[in-house]
Amino acid sequence: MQSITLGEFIIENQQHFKYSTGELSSILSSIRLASKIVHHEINKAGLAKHILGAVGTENIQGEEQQKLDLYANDVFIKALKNRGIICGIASEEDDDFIAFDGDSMKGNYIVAMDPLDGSSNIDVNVSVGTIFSIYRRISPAGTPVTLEDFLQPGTEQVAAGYVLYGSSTMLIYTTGNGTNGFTYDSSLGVFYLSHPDMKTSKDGKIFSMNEGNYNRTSQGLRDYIDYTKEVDDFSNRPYTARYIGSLVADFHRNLLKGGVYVYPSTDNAPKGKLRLLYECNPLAFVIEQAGGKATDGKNRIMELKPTELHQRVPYVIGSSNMVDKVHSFMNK
Ligand code: P6P
Repeated sequence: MQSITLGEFIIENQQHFKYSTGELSSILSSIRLASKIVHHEINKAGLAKHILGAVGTENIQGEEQQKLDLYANDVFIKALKNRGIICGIASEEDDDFIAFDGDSMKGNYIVAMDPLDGSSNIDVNVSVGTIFSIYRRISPAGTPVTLEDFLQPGTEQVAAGYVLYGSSTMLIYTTGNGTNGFTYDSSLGVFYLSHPDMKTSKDGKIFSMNEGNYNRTSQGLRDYIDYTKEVDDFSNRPYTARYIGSLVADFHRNLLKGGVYVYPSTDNAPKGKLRLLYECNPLAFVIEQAGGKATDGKNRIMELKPTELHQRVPYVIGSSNMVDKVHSFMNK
C-alpha cells in the first residue's frame, strides 16, 4: 500500500500545530516545492557544467560561494516569499537578513536557512542538504521584520528540518510532535512518508569529526578521540570513524544508525565552525524530537540566546549517552 504523501501528512497533523491556522502548513508546502526544484538541478549537476563550480565570490563566512549555493538560495527565497506568510529570511548566503515588504510584512513567520549545506562537495558528487528553521515573529505584524525576530533561542522554533539530496532525496522535519522522514519519488514528483516517528538510539558506535583538527582542539577532546580508538568489546570500541564533510549527510546517517557528530572550537575557529541559527538549532530540534541531544559541549544548544545572525558555536549532536560521554571528557 502506498504511504501517505507529505502534503497529506502536513494537513493531517495541522491540528497539532501550536498555531493551527494553516499558515505553517503553507510554509512547509513551499519548502517542499523548493526542495523538488533544487533536487532537479542537483541531479543534473554532473551533466550541466554551467551550474558546477564556484561563482568567484565569498559569503560573509569567507566561504567560496558555489553556483548551486546561490541557485538554491534564490529558489527557497522565491518559494517562501510567494505565500505572503513569511515576513523575512536569514540565509547563510546573505550577509544581512532579508526583510520582505508589502503584504509580506503582515506575515507572522520568519525562516532561517542554509540553502545548500556542504555545497563544496557537489563537484565530487557527495550528498548535500538544505537546513531550515521556522519561528513566529516577535515584532508586530505589518511592520518590517527586525533582527530580534531572528535572534530567538532554538526553543522558540515552531518547525525545523532538512532536505538531504543523496542517493535518494529525503525531507525530514519536526513541528514538536516527533520527527518524520519523507522520501522523494521523482517519477511522480511526490514525497512519501518513509520514516514515521524517527527515533535515534541512546548509544551507538559512529564517531564523526574532522580529526585533522586533533592538534587544534582541547586536551579533553583529544582524550575523547583517543578513547574512541581503544579496543574494548564491552563498550563497543573502537568506534567507527565516519566523516563525509557534509553536515546533513553525517547527521542523517548518525540519526538512523546511532552516533555522535562533533565540531568543536579549535585554535583557528575558537567559536567552532557551524552556525547556530540555521545549522545547529534546526538539527537540534530534529534530534531532540527523535530522542537525542545537541549541545555546545556543555549547554543545550536550543537554550542559547543568539547574539548575531551568523553566530558560530561548538557543536556536539547525536545519541544522548554518546553526547554525555563527550561532555565527560570535554569538561574534566
Ligand atoms: P571541515 C560544510 O561547509 C560544513 O559547514 C558542514 O556541512 C560540514 O560538516 C563542515 O562544514 C565540514 O568542515 O572543516 O571538516 O571541512
